[in-house]
Amino acid sequence: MTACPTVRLTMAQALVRFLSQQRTARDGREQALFGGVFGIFGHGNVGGIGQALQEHRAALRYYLARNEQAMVHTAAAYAKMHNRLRTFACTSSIGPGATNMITGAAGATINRVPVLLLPGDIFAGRRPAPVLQQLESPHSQDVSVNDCFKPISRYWDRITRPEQILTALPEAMRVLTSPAETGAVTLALPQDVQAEAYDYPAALFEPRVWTIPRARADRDRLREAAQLMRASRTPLVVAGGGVIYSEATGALRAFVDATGIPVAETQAGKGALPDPHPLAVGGVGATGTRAANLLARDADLVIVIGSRLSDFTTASKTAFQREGVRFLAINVAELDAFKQAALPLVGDARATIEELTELVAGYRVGADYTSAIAALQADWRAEVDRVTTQSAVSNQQSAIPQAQVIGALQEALAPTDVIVCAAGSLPGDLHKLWRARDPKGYHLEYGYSCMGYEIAGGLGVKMAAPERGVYVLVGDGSYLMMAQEIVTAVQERIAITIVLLDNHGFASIGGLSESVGSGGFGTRYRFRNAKTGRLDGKRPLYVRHCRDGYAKYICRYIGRADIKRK
Ligand SMILES: Cc1ncc(C[n+]2csc(CCOP(=O)(O)OP(=O)(O)O)c2C)c(N)n1
Ligand SMILES: [Mg+2]
Repeated sequence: MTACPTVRLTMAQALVRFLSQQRTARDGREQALFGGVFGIFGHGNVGGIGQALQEHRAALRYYLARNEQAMVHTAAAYAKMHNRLRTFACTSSIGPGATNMITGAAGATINRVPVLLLPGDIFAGRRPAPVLQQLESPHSQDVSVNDCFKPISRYWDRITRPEQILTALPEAMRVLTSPAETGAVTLALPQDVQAEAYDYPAALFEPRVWTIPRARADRDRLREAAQLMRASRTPLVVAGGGVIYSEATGALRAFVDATGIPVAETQAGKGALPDPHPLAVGGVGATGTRAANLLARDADLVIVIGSRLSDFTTASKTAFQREGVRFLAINVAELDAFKQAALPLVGDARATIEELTELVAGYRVGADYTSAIAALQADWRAEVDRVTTQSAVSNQQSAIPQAQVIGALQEALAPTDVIVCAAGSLPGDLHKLWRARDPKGYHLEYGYSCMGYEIAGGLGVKMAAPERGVYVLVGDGSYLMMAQEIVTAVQERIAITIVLLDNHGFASIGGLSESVGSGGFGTRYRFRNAKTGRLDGKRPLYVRHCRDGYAKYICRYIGRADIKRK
């Protein structure tokens, strides 16, 4: 027997070399899993992962981000834009650098989007403890701030010996590339262990392809589903992000063209049936269209495809009111497929829609339902035109209404351009008003609705799809929370357009506060008033009169240090 060949590397060198060799494949299309590594160095990673990234920079590109939370958002947006087939790794120091990634990690996991997080960790050898930024615990030495990643990671591990990556890395890759399990994967890397050498088997660094399966639903349940459909007179499809991730938009179109079933969309699913289409009725639920919500109210069968059925989608379980309404759910994740006591079809959206289409051949909704759908759609289109066009502005108004900014962008953007948004009042308006003409044209982070995702996310979208125009729509509150990745975009000469909507505070939460009787307390940007002692003084920002057009609000960062105003 000959000994298996080995390569002597530090743990960090081995990790970086391994990551550069991982690939994904779906439907015969193969690509590198990692687009690169974002990082911010500190004493917890500069000597280990930092050295390894410098050495392997030709195989895996390093990107310098400005904030650790933001770099996770950028990685998540990149992964979402790639339908979860590609992502980024993120390296941080120990302590605050690591915990800054927690919000991004939670967002990725909640949105079911893969990101690989590599926070530095305290010395496994412990002798210098407590090191700078170390959390000390009186009851255990086996505790660090990185334990906070456990509930928000789909896989979590701490590498306390260099050889542990031999078993940890395959698990990390399995989870990252699993359509049902994916989310944040955290490998906490003690700073001493990063730099410890080990004789790794050379086979670890062979290229490895992770094939993304198209899981098939149970045959018997598929037949049951077909029976349910044949008995239905007023079915409605609720299309979620899973339709887009699975690249099932063509299959969905064929399914509804054959059956006449209307399609309502969640935030993540918007664009699943691109506009215009006679059966596209727009957003559903709390922020949905009247057309979709009236159809939802009366539907006798709700066919949920690739949705988590959050409270916004179901309007806190009030959207579907018909007595005896049944749910049929197609989802790769059991957790989602079983919600609302649905008949669960656990499988890939595209494969399952295709099989179901065959099983219901000949079924079509009645002509009365078809004409009701057409009338509701026409009504809603007219309403959108009314609220988004210039004619609705009164001459007295000093500021352009948000709906008209949306209307102007709708007119100006190419169908393949991408709008990016996450929190505030914009997501609700966009869900109702935006007409997504391309499955990847509407990029909303509305699982975590994290203020600050917008610009960092826009950067990730553009990195994933450089050929598309990327337009970040961001409220002033969200902008002030996290805008620094503009500098990263300039550094990388990546052009994104940022549309900033300044309404002097948290209009969305202000409205909510008014509606619960709190009068907008604590939601408006005002100077502290010396007379009252409250935040009801002057507005800190000069109110801009912009009757002459929305374009003033659009700044284009063109990938050089200069900023051009349109
Ligand atoms: C990180 C984070 N903190 C707090 C919230 C709660 N929240 C939701 S919307 C909002 C206000 C957003 O303000 P802005 O971006 O200006 O949008 P607007 O509501 O004015 O449209 C807040 C505070 C959140 N979603 N994310
Ligand atoms: Mg605001």
